[in-house]
Amino acid sequence: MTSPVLRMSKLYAPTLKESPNDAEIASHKLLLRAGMMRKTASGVYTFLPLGYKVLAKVESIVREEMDAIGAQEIMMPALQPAELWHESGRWNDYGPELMRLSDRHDHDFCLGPTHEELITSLVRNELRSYKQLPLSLYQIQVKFRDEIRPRFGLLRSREFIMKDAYSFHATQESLQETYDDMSRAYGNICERCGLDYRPVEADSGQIGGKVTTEFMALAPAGEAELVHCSCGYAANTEAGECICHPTLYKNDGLEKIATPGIHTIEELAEFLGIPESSTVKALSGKNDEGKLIVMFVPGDHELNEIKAARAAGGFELLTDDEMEGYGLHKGSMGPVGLPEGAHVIADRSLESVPAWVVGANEEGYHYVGAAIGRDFTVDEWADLSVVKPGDSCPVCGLPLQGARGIEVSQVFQLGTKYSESMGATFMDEDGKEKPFIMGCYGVGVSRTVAAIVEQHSDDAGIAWPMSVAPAHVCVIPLALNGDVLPVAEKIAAQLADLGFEVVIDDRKERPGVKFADADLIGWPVQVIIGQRGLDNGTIEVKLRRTGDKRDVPMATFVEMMSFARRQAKASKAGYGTFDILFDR
Ligand code: 9G3
Repeated sequence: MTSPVLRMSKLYAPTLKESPNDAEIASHKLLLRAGMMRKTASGVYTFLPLGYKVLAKVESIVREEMDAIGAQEIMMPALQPAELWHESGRWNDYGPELMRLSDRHDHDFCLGPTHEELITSLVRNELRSYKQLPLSLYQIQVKFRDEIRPRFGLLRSREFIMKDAYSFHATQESLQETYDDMSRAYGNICERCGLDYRPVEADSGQIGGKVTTEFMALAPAGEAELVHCSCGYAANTEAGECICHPTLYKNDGLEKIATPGIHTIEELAEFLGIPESSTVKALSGKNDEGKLIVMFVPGDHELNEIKAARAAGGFELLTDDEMEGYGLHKGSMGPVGLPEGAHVIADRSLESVPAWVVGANEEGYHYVGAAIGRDFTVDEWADLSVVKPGDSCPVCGLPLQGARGIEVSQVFQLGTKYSESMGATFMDEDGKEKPFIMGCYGVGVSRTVAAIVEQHSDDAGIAWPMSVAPAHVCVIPLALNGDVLPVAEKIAAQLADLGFEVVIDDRKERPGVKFADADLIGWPVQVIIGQRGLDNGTIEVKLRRTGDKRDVPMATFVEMMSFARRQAKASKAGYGTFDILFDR
């Protein structure tokens, strides 16, 4: 069924010349300026007609991909009884981020930030046999999380739209199958939304050993720091493996040098005129048993707290007083002459550096050429450093690139955490009651809209991928008198009959205003109709994404558009539909 031609003279799309000054990033600015959303309260937004059209398209892409892997759509309430959160033990785990309220009978509820408790209580009485497994249920729903500092518009709001899915399994293998299906579906969703994304494995050894993959849309405005490689490897710098190459300075025996006032790696490197990668940084802390731990990482890297805690069985940095107590000096700590019983753990990349430039455990002195084995011993070697761009890819060895990412979706293996705490069991084929093995999978739907704008916008405005655009073509008559408007109306109707979604800018506005709004709102294709063009039988077609403009014979234009639509080997984001118009 063809969609009706939209009219700018009727559309409620209040575009703005300027963006409010509390909007800092492109997506926040442009969604407001394009008249696609409005702030209702801090971190709470209203989607206006054009913004809602985009949101609905992202939702339908998500829905198609979920249905394609056999997940069944439901709709759970946002209003959740506190009893369920008491059962799972999470009611008191969360602070003010969990939006709580009580009803007229003084019963406690929360506005759902997620739905593990709810879905588990939903199925536990009726999903009872292994014969009914595996089962995947999903919803596309509003979520509430009372962020302490909502910012960046839809990227960190307090009410947002999430697709959350939950799966129930009799075996780990069955969970793995669904986890892989969901991961593929999430890749498809990112592709179809035109997102340049990287799947990022969370460090499985992370405390709690959670198995999860985050799907990160690359964007400078992203809160997550990533490293990625052309071979496809990607990791969150919080936990990614670090393979780096510290360099040897001198190995001609142990030399103690006076370094007055030198306390930082930068000062030390500059004082000696050597790269920071030729120095070694020391950090002292105590583990969960209160043991003194001294860690060493290459001077040009940071200590990764998660890795340190895992290597030492907890690692809490010593205060300055505690260091004094051990006779340690913050700005010149090293492995030679450490207090008795200090446990030395060094980053494994330092094993290949036979002699180090490092503190002398004496204020104002450092060692050059302190040799492993001769001058000090290392009790343990471990991956302790925060990975950074330029380090080697653990898969292929190429230098890693750095990027920032927006987490748009995530897949989790939950195990039996909720089924055990909430007594959700099934009868296995031996007649034994067992807790379900569960997975959960989330797509930030409203956040995805913002991520798309972050990746598809420029100074003029948004350049929507075809797949999620509020409409495909904007027909712009440059005048409303003579033949121009009737021809524009005819072309708009013909395109609509071909199944394109069309908007016509029929406002009594100057061409410049129409062009600026079309570039700002970001219709993928503009068809410009002017008297001069009509006089020589042409109309002008512009691709918003590339800015390409072409005079096209009017007689063949609509046929070209249907040709483009038929022939286009559209990228999943639907670009091919129109780019082919210009490739011919
Ligand atoms: C809360 C609050 C905030 C939360 C949570 C609970 C995040 C919470 C993690 C998840 C895991 C998955 C299903 C969809 C995909 C993500 N923030 N998480 O559990 F009470 Cl206030 O939501 N849930």
